[in-house]
Amino acid sequence: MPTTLNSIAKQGENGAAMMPIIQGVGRAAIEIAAVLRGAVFRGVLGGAGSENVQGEQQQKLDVLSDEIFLEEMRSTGFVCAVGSEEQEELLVIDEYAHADYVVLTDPLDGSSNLDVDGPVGTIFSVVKRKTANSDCPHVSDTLQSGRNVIAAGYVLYGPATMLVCSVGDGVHGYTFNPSAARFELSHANIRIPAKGGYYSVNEANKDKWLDNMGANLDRMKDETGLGMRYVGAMVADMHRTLLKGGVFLYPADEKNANGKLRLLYEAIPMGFVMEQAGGKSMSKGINVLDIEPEELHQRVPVYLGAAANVDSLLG
Ligand code: FDP
Repeated sequence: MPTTLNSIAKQGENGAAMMPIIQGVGRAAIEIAAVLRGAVFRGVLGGAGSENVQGEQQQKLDVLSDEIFLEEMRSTGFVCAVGSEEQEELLVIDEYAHADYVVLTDPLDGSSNLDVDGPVGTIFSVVKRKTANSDCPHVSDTLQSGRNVIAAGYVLYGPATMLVCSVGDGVHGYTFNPSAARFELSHANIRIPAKGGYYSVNEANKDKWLDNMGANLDRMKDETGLGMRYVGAMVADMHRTLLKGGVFLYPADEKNANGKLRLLYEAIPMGFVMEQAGGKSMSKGINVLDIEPEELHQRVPVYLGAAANVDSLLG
C-alpha cells in the first residue's frame, strides 16, 4: 500500500495535530492544479484588473487560488485565520474563530510564470495563535518567528504536482497520483546534498544588489564552481535546490531595499523546510527563522541552501 498524507499523523509530536491542515493543503492543491490545467479553456489566464497589497498586478489565477486555499482551510475546522499574500488584512474564519491555528500562505507563488506555462507553487506555514481562543484572532497572531512554526511546506505545480512538507520531523515529499486521486509518499526524508547543485538568482539585478552581494556571488562561484539555474518561481527554484543542492538567493537591491520576498509566507516556510532538510537560511546577518516579524507583508533578503554554500556566499 502506498503511504499517503495520513502518515503525517505519525511524524513527530505535531504530526497528528497538523495532519488535517496538511490534508486541507492537499485538497487545495488538487483543485488549484486542476484550475491551472484548464485555465486557458476557462479564460482565467491574465490579469484580474486588481492589485495586491504590495501594488503588484493580481492574476485571475492568484485570486482563484486564494479563494480555493481559504475554503479548504475553513473546511478543516482547525484554522481560525489565514494571512495571505493576496489579502491586505488577516482573514478571520468566523465559524472557527476559536480554533487553535493560524495559516500563512502565498497561494500561487511565481505567478509571472503563468502566461508561459511555467511551474508555479503554493507556500504555507502554520503557527499556534497567541491570543486566547475566546478572543477574535488578530494580526499579532501571525507575527511569530520561524522558531514557532509547527508545520510548513509547499506545493509545486510542475509536470507532476508535489506536496513537500515538514511538521518538524524531517522533510517528506508526496506526489499526486492521478490514477489514485491522492498524494503518495515519493520522497521520504529529503536531505539537501552538502555539495554540488546550482546557484539560483536573478543575476540581471547584480549591479543593483546591496550589501556587496555581487562580489560575494563571484567569490562563491570561484570557490564552488557551481552552475546556474533560475526559473523565477521561488517554489521551483527552492525545490531544485533542496533536491540537487546549491543555493537560492534574492538579495536586497536598489529598488527593493528589503529584498522582494515576503518573510511570513515565503522566507520562513522555506527556511523551516530548508533547516529540516539539513540546510540553512539566512537574511541580513541573521538566520531567517530567528527574525522577529513586524508586519504581515514584510519583505526580507533571502539566502537559502546547503550550509557551506550559504556560508561561502555570505562569508
Ligand atoms: P512572482 O513575482 O512571479 O510571484 O513571490 C515573488 C516571485 O515570483 C518569486 O516566486 C520569485 O522567486 C521571484 O518573485 C522572482 O522575481 P524576479 O522576477 O525579480 O526574478
